[in-house]
Amino acid sequence: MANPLYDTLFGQHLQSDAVFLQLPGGSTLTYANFLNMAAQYAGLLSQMDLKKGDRVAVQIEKSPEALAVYAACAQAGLIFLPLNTAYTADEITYFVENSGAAIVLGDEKMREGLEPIATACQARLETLNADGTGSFAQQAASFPTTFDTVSCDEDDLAAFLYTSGTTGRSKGAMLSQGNLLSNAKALQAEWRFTADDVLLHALPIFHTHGLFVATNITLLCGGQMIFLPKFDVDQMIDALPRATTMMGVPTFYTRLLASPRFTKTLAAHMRLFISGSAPLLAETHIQFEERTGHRILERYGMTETNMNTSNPYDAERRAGTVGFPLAGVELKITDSQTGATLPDGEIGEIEVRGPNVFKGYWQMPEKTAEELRADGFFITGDLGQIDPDGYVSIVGRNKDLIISGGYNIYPKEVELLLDDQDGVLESAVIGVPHPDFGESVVGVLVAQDGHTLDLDAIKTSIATSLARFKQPQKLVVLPELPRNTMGKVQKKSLRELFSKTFS
Ligand code: MCA
Ligand code: AMP
Repeated sequence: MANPLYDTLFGQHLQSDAVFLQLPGGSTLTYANFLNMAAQYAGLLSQMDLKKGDRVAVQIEKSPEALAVYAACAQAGLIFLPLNTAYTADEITYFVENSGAAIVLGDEKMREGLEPIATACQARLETLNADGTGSFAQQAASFPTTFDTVSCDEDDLAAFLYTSGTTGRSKGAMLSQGNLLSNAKALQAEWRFTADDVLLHALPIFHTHGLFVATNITLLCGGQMIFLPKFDVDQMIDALPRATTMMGVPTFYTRLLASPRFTKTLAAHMRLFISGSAPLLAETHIQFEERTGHRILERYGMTETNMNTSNPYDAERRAGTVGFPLAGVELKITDSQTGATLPDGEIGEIEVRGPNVFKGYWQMPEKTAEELRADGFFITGDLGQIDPDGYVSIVGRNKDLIISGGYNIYPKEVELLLDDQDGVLESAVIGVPHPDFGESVVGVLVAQDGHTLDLDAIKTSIATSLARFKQPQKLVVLPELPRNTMGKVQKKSLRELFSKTFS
């Protein structure tokens, strides 16, 4: 039966003995073997009474098994909901509850933490470990390696990706089969991916970048991925001779440049280096070209929209810009107050429309209406500008967001927790420059009258609720927060005050 996402990305490779994944230790996994495993998973999920449209929450380590769950969900018409492995039990509780997930798949070592969550949310709990063991894998082993693909169309939902908001409450971005497919096709064409490509993959696979951008393009063209569990500069350098392309967040590139092993000779054979998820400093772009002769291709996207723009493959890749709208994507710069389109050259809000733009936030119609206009344009919250040659630059953000090493942190979520700590009157969380992560988190606290804050106790207390990457790397105390005449906290002055914290 027809299922556009499964058929196009996975089904076309069912009989293929070509290598899909190169794994650490030198082993490989062929497309056919990968898809057999996915079919067994699909069979098991269906036998567990999961029906089309049910959510499958997954918090497992990066592995072929994790990708096979994605493929199984596509084949069985289920909604794949990947979760950051760094999330704490408090964070996971929210996602499972909010999504109404029918099943939670977790690593065995997380079982103890996940059990009460699954029980409270009436979700089934099974384990799946990166080494292929666990209760889910064990049961799946007795299922056939073929599965009758569930019929779907492009409007059917394929994935929920949770993205935090300025109110501190995460929202489930609903992505359809058509959203994912259209973007994979546009990117594959734009970046000229073919079956000869071997992508060096060290990104996590619970976010758009590592999952949809990197993996979907590879699947679409039948290429290979060198599938590393995480970024490690020496492992990257060891693997580079076998790769033709690489995708990464800017921290990957600054870390490579910091290694004397990363030389022009080592990178000479590479076809393409791509960066995204956070601003790539023009300085890094230039240093990279000086070192390797390659110009990094920078692109721009969001969880809600997949990729929107890309620097050109053939023409000039302009440092400090994110290039042009992708095929099928419309982009305009608007006045944040009135929504009116601004002339090229002026700075305003970036809005995008196209088959890549998501279907809305799960069970949050008001939030959806605030950001997704009735005419289909999505208000990104990024501030941009279009230069006379049509290149788009991101010049700032109209949303309170910190991007640290490619991970997003919404200050409101951290502030709400800090405000609840003993003796804290109020707080402001800001992002300041960091040499490795681009930006890093500083928490500014004001004590209640007569209280002396115990910063270590506060750090320990918030650690149970917040993933490590969201926790302030530094907490500082001020007598009061700077405010404007309207009483609004002046984060800009705080950012200036603490700009040298990590330099
Ligand atoms: C790890 N830590 C971090 C981060 N990563 N802290 C702040 N920001 C981070 N990004 C913490 C760990 O908790 C640990 O804390 C310490 O830093 C070192 O951990 P380690 O695991 O060694 O770090 P790492 O493996 O070197 O990780 C850094 C990294 C990684 C390689 C930059 O964060 C990463 O892979 N980032 C990519 C994220 C990504 O894929 N984003 C795409 C989102 P402690 O030592 O205290 O325990 S999708 C997206 O944004 C859109 C759609 C788009 O356009 O792509
Ligand atoms: P996320 O919530 O993970 O989808 O993050 C999306 C945000 O990452 C965008 O709204 C931008 O602020 C930022 N982003 C992604 N790519 C780039 C880029 N190339 N340059 C600057 N910011 C980027």
